[in-house]
Amino acid sequence: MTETKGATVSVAVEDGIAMVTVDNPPVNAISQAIRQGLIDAMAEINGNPEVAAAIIIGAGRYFMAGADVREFDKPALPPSLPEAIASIESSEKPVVAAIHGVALGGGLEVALGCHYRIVDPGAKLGLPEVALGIIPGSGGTQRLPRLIGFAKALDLISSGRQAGAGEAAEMGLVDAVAEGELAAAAMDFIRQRIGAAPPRLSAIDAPAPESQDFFETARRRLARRARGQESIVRALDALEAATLPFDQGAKREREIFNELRGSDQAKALRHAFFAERAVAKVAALDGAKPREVASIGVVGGGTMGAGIAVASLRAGYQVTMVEASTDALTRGLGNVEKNLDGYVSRGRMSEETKAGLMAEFTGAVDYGALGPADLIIEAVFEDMAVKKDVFAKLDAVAKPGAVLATNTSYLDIDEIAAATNRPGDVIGLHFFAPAHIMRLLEIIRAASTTPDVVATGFAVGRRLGKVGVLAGICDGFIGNRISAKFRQQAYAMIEDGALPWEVDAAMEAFGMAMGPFRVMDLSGLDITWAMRKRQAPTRDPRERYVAIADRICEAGWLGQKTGRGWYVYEDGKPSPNADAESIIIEESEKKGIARRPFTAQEIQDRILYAMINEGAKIVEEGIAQRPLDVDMVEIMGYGFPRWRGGPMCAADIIGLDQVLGKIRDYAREDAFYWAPAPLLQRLVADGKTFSDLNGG
Ligand code: 3H9
Repeated sequence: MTETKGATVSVAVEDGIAMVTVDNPPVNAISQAIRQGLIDAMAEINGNPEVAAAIIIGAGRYFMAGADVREFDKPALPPSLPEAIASIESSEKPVVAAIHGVALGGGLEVALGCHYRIVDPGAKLGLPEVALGIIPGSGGTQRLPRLIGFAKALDLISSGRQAGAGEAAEMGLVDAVAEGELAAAAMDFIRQRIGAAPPRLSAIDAPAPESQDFFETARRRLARRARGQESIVRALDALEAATLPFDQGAKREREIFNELRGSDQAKALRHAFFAERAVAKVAALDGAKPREVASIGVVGGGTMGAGIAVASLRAGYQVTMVEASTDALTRGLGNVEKNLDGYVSRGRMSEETKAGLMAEFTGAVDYGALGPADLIIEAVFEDMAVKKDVFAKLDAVAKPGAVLATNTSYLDIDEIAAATNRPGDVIGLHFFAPAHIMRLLEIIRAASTTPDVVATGFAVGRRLGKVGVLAGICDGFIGNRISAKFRQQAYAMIEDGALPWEVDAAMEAFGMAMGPFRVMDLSGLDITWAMRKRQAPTRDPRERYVAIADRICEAGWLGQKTGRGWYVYEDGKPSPNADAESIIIEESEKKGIARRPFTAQEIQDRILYAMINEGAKIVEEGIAQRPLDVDMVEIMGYGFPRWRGGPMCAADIIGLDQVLGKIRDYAREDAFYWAPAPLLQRLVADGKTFSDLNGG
């Protein structure tokens, strides 16, 4: 056996077969050293007469996770990945990629440059570049359609989804699924191909597209789905170039890749990628260990409680639900079953799995049933007296060391914790409806919450598949506090002259999943109505109060659930509520406001800048640890376009001086709403950005 150690790519030759091992923990990202290492390895293999064939394999948990995304913020370093892949593909000696874990992005492109691909049964393959605001830039858009056709290539590239080994084999993306140990299977596989001419994808023509108008139809469909995200649409341009000879197509792909690599959208999406991982890093926890959680108690079987129960069951926890009466419990259990049935009817869960989950699920009307639970999550009516009563009961029955969580969206958790004799065990776990689907989990630390209880919140959140974001106590925590400011602007604009559907259209064009008025109709106008009533006694007299939403609620129009809110719903389809428009106009008249038109740009600016200003205050007060935590809350829980990176990242991209200038202009009209955040002013004075506060 000869062995030549590269920096991170090693070559070991055994019985005429070279094993090329890529080793760059933790995910084998393809950094400059790996690219150079692959080129050196191929030169060595082709120059060594003792070698007849080669296997490329990854050390550690993954084959390769793709290009090293951290390099994208810097000038490109030679050699390029296309050069490294060309050195593999042009090898005279056959090369097989032996894939385990994941082969993503550039990792799959390396595999496509190999002559063959063999995979471990647990492997996943994909081209997720569009999620980073770019397109595959190393031949992926050219080689993939040559291998599996345009329709399947488009599906993988435009969705960025990962295909499992079985599906990959079925679509012809891989040549074999390994039986037994991967390296040994790859050895057997490649030995049988020694002497045969190595098949090279770049040497063949792409098959004809599946239909004559394939690209035209796909372009229309993708433009709708992309909602402003460029990479998805540009990926199709690159794919279409695969109808050209390989060199021309690859050149076109590279041009598009390079154009997108430095774009604002790519920067924002890279920020979102790293922010999603950084939120779990909480300096103040000092390495505190999470408590063991195997069973979860849920108090309340409404929409939220049932969603939490379903998420917990699917994550493998035992769940006990407690409701106040037998009837309520029956409804709660029914809600859980209905949710699980939804998975079954969509083919995403088998009947057996559902039955298995239901076997882990019990219900009771007696709080005593929660005694053995390691974590109890309260999801009852949003009322302080009710919550305190529940927590006093939980204190009486929960075992020592159990974590007691409230799902409140606004209320002071310190006050709730004070209803128990163990305030250190009390925490906020704020789920978002539907709780079994939405990925955001605000983890709210009260004054007395102990670090290991916070760490438990993160650990459980991770197991539930959520993105946990730490927040401190204030009215609305991070997300709802920003939404309140956002709504304030929306209300002010409709009183000044805009109409709800104009505001919604402008924000949807900005990229929000749904405009603010549609969101209110969906969640029920009574929720914010109750909040306004609660805040009325302490409302600052300087605040401009817009009463339009109260009048809509007084008319009994509470949104979708009453068939009427800002919109009228017929057959589920919304159309503007003309009566709401009359109320809006009356209210403007009452205040003597001369209504004026708003452009979409002005609507977007006012709402975005209100979010940024409040986000800055939230960071400054320590409610959010860093600006990136605010960004993640908005992207994961409130439909903010990921390709804009969240409001704080969007502010950096616009330029903080410009943002502050606009806020100061608005403050001249309304000093109370628009008092500029001191943090924003300081950053501008120091020539810094929000991203400077995010840490490495
Ligand atoms: C591309 O390939 C472009 C090419 O077409 C063209 C080039 C010319 N780079 O997620 P985890 C870090 S674009 C750098 O917690 P998991 C990550 O930040 C790329 N770093 O682990 C984290 O760091 P830290 C296309 C990366 O086991 C650590 O690794 N590829 C990269 O839950 C662990 O990550 C993708 O988009 C990277 N590519 O999941 C794949 N990937 O410890 C992106 C990860 O400091 N990656 N890191 O927080 C993933 O989907 C997941 O990370 C993966 C592992 C499934 C691989």
